[in-house]
Amino acid sequence: MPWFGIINEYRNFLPVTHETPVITLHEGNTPLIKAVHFCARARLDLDLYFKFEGSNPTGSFKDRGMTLAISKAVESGAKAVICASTGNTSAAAAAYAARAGLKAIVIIPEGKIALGKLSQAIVHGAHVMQIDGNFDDALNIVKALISRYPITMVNSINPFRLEGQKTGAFEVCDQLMSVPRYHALPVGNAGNICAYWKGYKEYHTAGRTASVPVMLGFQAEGAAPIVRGKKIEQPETVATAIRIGNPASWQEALTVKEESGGRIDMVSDDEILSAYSLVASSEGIFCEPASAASLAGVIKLHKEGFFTPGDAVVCTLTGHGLKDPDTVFRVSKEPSRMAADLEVIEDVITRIV
Ligand code: AN7
Repeated sequence: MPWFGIINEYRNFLPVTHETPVITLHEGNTPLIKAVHFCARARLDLDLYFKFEGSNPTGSFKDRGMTLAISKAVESGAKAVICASTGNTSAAAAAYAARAGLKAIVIIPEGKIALGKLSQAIVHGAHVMQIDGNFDDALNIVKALISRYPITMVNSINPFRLEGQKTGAFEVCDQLMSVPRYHALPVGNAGNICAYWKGYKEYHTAGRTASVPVMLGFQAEGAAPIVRGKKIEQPETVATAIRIGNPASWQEALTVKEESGGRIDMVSDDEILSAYSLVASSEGIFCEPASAASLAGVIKLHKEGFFTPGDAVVCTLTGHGLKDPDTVFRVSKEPSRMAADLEVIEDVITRIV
């Protein structure tokens, strides 16, 4: 069956009618990939799967939410959309707004968003403003603006965003043909963990599945307000996508943790980078640093004896590594340089094979 995006595929579960214009780049239908080498390399005794959201049209899970948020904005007659972003939301907003013929305005923390994401917002024609402040400052500015101007906010406070993102959970169930025991995600604004939980619950209520998973969310140690129980004024982490000190869905994430019997924990930048390079080198999957927080978290909990051997665990890898290629050189050396000389090269080859 050809795939026409998540609204077309899951419309019975989404707040749309046949009058809603569908603005889509055919997002969703991302691969659920079984780990083959990662578990041995990370010493995990698990049945582990990667939901690779880097396969979406703009390279992150944000496309699932943006197709719905932008479609509903067009339906309501909006002419412009706005968001604060650590990068991926702005990339998706810019792309879907271009597709819809809407103006997009994005406010981002200067110097703290990965170059790939900034390039996307620019090339898709968004009005980009870099502020001398962090994501939380940007979000506060956006909240103040929308009460005064006829602009639709497409941050995850917009409920259509999470409605779209919940389709990630539907796909996991459809692809696995069952429900994993655990589902792990990185946590920034904590929207996506709430979206997945909503999706799992709705599929269960609709009789499509027999259970719901335990939800596991992971923040970066330098940006872990939920774990620490207080706002972080100056969040810091290599995983710039989740460099957030005051998450919009903070309380909702705590509810997900309680309802599912799960955990919100934190991982260090070293743990994130080590999981990031391990999944790339052992499985051929290149995700961005924030995405690897889910893997790093599973490794951490496994060490603590949290899992039962053989447990089915799905990790959402939220964004593509190509968005932030610079980070590779924090964990790997630049390739060595040598003369364009067959003998010199052969000398190296004989040491490899
Ligand atoms: C790759 O783009 O907040 O917990 O402004 O880009 O739902 O916020 C991005 C978040 C995880 C965290 N992984 O998801 C933004 C933004 C990646 C991300 C998250 C983000 P939420």
